[in-house]
Amino acid sequence: MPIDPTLPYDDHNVFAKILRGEIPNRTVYEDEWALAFHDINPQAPTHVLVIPKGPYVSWDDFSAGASAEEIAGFVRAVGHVARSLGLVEPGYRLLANIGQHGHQEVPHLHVHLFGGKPLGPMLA
Ligand code: D5M
Repeated sequence: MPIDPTLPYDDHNVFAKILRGEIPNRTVYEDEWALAFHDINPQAPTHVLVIPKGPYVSWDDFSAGASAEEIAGFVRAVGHVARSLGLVEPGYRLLANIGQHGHQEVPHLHVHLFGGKPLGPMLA
């Protein structure tokens, strides 16, 4: 079920638990600002999620409320993960599902990083 984007940040969501080390994950990269780990239900040969360490529900509160340092750290981490996985050539796809119409299921901001095969045209 998609989340209700009007709700405040829920500290019990699965990615908050991953950040606190309460649930295992297959970590790809971690720094001060972000954690990247393999998606539990991969949709491509490479399917990694990158999440900010701060308590943000979606791109909306992150872009409006995070500090410039947090935003830069997160964006740099996404780029670093793509490079470190060797995806820059031949390319990859970033996707963030946001709110009800975006069909966001986990209420902690995450960017999906897909790669490892030609992904075809983007579906609306
Ligand atoms: O997608 C949420 C994504 O989060 C979905 O692709 C599955 C993934 N997921 C859910 N729980 C876990 C755990 N425990 N580890 C790794 N990946 C997980 P969205 O629809 O964008 O909210």
